[in-house]
Amino acid sequence: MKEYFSVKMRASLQGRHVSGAERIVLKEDLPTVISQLSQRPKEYDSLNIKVEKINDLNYIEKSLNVKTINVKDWIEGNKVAVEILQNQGVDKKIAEKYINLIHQGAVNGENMRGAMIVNLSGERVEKDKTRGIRTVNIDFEDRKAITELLKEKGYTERTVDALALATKTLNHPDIVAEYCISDDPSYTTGYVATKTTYYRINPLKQLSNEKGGRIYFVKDTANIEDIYQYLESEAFLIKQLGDLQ
Ligand code: PML
Repeated sequence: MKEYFSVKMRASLQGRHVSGAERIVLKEDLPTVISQLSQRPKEYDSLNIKVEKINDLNYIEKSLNVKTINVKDWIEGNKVAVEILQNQGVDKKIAEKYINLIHQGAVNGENMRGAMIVNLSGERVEKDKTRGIRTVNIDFEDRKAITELLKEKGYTERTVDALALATKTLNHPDIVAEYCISDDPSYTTGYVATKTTYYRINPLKQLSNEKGGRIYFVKDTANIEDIYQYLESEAFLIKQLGDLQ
């Protein structure tokens, strides 16, 4: 029987998070993957690698489809993002309010560690407004092949990671959409994910802005305990890549 393990890497420098990544791999691939992940951060003074056996593994057949939208600047990018969110039932003012908060640093000017959860009435419903919620325990079954294919088409390794996370997140029935910008000041491409599509918007944030984060928009009737259990505890592998549009 195949034995799968989750490998999570976190690196920090002077107390500040600088890099993080996660894989779900077969036991025999652990040495290679641990070595790869330990070489990923460029600079750090603390590096943590956690390996855990997965006892209950679930599958998602296909990732979200991927569509790239190139725009003139981040202001136009956010207009497009808000329109996509509105099409998913998110009120324009609510979308704009929380997008602005993410661009300014959601915790008194600092980034949240995880995502905020906002319901369609505009209330923040995550349990801890500093930590937020983290989508973990997700990977592609054949990460190598999918990474090669996406890179060939001009996408980055970040797309691979973010697409896997967004696919798991949007697979929960109570989550209707996600908005994301990176906290890397040089990485300005962000995305909005819906039930079918990962809309990669380039650019979605201003160059050199160190603020970033994620917003999960959920139904008013969402079961928050269930969302935490699903996103933070259940493990999934994604079998195939969706359409590249
Ligand atoms: C993309 O290039 O597809 C967007 C990736 C956003 C990554 C966000 C992050 O890593 O923090």
